[in-house]
Amino acid sequence: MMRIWILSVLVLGLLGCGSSHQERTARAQSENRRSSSMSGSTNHATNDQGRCDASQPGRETSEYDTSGDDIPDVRKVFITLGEGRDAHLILVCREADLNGDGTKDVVRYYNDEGRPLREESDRNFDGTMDEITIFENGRIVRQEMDTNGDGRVDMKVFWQDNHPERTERDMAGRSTATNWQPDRWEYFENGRMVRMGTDLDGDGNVDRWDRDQEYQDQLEAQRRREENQAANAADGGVGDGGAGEGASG
Ligand SMILES: [Ca+2]
Ligand SMILES: [Ca+2]
Ligand SMILES: [Ca+2]
Ligand SMILES: [Ca+2]
Repeated sequence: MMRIWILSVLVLGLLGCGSSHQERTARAQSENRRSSSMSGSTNHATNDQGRCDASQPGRETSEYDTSGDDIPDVRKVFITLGEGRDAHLILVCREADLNGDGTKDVVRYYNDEGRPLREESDRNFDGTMDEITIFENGRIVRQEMDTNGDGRVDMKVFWQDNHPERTERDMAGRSTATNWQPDRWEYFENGRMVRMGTDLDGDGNVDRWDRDQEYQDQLEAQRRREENQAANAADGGVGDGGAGEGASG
């Protein structure tokens, strides 16, 4: 029995020589993941930095290959709600390896209604999450980012009606985990930054405002057009009124 096992290892090893090291590694990782998925163990066994927790009772894991290399790059964890014929699966967590390096780069958590709650992502693929997106009622309300890779949030983006409305930046790096201390505020209208305030001396108040002059000019031109239109309309109204007054007087 042992001899057969050794033989098959040798044969497999010889077969393996035909493929590149990369392919073999990928295949090994793939099998590894499949077995961990099938056994229902926690996802951390494969060390892919997975965060979807399938270890709680009633949770199920599925893995998918979306890039076509037969290696799963997306993991979904579901819970079962209801019983008997009413039983149905709800997605509670989805995570993906976006660049195919075997490490999960983005994870999104959902509530029991399948609406997103929170997403964490590693935008620069260095193995550390650097962007958090927070949802309310299925819509993005806030993003928190570490843009300089020092492990601390230095930028927050506030969303309104599916659009970024304002950003706050901590350029001086004075914020702590419990105390956010921005020193730049940027305001957006129709997708463009129109106003930017900077706190130069660190007292939390804006000392300098910068405005998008082109945008301000456009607004000013629009305001004048509307004034002219209103004035023209008013002229007509006054003329009629004048005639009426004349007739009555
Ligand atoms: Ca990755
Ligand atoms: Ca990162
Ligand atoms: Ca930072
Ligand atoms: Ca100031």
